[in-house]
Amino acid sequence: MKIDACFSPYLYPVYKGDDTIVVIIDVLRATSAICTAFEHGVEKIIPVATVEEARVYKEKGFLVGAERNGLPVDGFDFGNSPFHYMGDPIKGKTIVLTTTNGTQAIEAAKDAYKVVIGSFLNMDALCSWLLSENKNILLLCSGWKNKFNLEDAVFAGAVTDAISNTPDKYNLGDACLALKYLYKMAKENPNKFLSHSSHKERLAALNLKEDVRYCLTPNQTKVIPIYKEGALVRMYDV
Ligand code: 3SL
Repeated sequence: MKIDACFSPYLYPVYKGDDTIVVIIDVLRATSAICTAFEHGVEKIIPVATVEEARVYKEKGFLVGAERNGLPVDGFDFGNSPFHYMGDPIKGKTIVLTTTNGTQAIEAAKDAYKVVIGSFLNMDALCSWLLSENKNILLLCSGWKNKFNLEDAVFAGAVTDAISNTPDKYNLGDACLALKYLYKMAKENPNKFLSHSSHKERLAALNLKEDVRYCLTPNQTKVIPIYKEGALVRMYDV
């Protein structure tokens, strides 16, 4: 079996394969917000690529989260902070979500064999499940506007490191071989390692340092959101 990583939704067509589990990664902040929402009891998340699609759902009465360039989009119920997806307002609800990069990655990979959501928040549960599946794995980093970003790469390295601790089970693609080394450098203090990364700086400028700290704190949940018939649901409900 093979584990590989792809650094942007734009490159996904080059990396996609049959019978491959795709892990969508947007550590800051979309996939962290999605994991948080399921941990706090959301029923379903319908990811959409554009603000226009999101507006159509809003007009139909859905709860909708929308973010562009780190900021909540006017006229919607939530932005993309994990702290927006906690507590009673979201419990048992279906939420529509569009974000700058994370939902673009989901859109790109939606026809894959299985599509699941990964973040530091559900890391151990995700890795155990991946190991139990015995399938090829593609770690799809959402990046920033189709460019590489460091935080998604560090998380993809962390997953590679955990998965490849089972000797000889997976063949590592070149991207994953590189990411293992990257993760070794970041592991001791990911927050510090990411100090000058572009998106961490962007979020800091928006006073969102607390979001960053939360998103980099591992294993706050065991939920694994999975894409099924146009929506993300909890794995257990599949
Ligand atoms: O790009 C995305 O999907 C977002 O996670 C970006 S932000 O963290 O909300 O700015």
